[in-house]
Amino acid sequence: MKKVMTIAGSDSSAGAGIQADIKTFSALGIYGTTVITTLTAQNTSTISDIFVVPSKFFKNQLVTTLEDIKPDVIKIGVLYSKSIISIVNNILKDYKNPIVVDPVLFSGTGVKLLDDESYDLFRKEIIPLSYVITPNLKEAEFISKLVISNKHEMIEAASEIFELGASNIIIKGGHDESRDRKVMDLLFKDKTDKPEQIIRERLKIGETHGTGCNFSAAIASFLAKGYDISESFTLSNSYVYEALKNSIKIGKGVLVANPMYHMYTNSEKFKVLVELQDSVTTLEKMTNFFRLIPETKTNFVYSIEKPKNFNDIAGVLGRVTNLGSNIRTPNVIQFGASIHVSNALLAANKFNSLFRSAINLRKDKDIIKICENNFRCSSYSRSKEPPESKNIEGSSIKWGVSEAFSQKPNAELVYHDGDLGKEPMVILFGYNPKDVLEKVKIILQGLVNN
Ligand code: PXL
Repeated sequence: MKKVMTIAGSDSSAGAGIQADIKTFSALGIYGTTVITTLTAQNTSTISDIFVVPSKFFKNQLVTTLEDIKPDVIKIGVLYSKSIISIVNNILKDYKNPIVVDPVLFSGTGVKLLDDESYDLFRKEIIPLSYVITPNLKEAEFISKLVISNKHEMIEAASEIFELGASNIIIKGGHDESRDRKVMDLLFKDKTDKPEQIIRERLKIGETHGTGCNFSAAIASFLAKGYDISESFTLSNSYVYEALKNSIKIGKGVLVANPMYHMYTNSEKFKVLVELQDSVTTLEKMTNFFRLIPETKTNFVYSIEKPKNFNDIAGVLGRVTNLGSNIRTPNVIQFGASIHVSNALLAANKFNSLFRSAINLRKDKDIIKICENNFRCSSYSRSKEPPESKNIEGSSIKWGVSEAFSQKPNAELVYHDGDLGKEPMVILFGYNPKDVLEKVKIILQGLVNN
């Protein structure tokens, strides 16, 4: 496993600093080690106190960790004091692997994270160590001592920062208000080359916390994986964009970037697809299942936890159909593939949030008798549906299932008798696709025994 060491401050609100670094390293499959320079007492509105780790102890962390675990890349964030800067310079000046420097000068709330007297030493002893330095616009102004209001001035600032000994520079335009709602990040690989640029629409989410730390941690991670600086720039830019788009409100102040977002969501969605695919394969092999397929065909769905709409629910694209006694599925499982059965599940999930899977089946007298003998069933009559609901595509089923669960909140199966042009239907709910299939098996056994 690739390893990245972060030398940075702790943020008790866990949106920035060491905590953000660890999240990003973990989300990107990197093992992170953490050497802590400062402890901050902070929340989403303010930093109330800063404790600078005593030099001797700071040095012990760095030396002890480095002795044993050799990082592929080192990332430097908040250093705060002169003595910490000197220790970092002494120990890392001959370090061969890339060092990513995030020149954190202030918190988003304006609190100093590098004390005034450390400033010159930071320029002299830390910037030259960097393989890449990642200032935002304000930090670039501070380091270059220039005012930056456009791209040309970003280029001039980069040229000053090169003079201080940086090898690559990424100036993040995140705070650039002059480009009507556009954000521009520039990568300078060489004093003379034209910078590489990535321009994005500015997200309308206001101030956020942790963006810079997650970005530089992502740069360090991608470099550790072997991507070059241009590739790491592109990958980190989209990684942070996703984290920002999915920022979360965890306190009363600013939003916090959510670098774990795509990891959680993608892994949960992946599990849903795999489990549903497995169960569809089992279903295809079930003798007699064709006897349960209605005229309008069957869909079999499975949802992520707490689904919001049918796009959170995977189903069989094109439904499960019968050809004589054979079953056909197009074998494509997709999120958003079913509207009808997903709407039924969305309604059921409101009553029992453990119900995450459902299948619709043919309704006839024999089937209902078996169901009534084996499951907690509820039903509704479409004739009682209010006209407002009837007129909206897909809302009938939601109304009906809600009606049936209101009558019997512990139901696990709902059916209705159809209506003019509407086929009667059974909808069976379960915790997961396997659970649903167990119930389907019970119905099939009942039919065979009949
Ligand atoms: O976002 C910069 C930053 C870095 N590190 C620590 C912080 C902050 C901002 O608040 O607290 C520890």
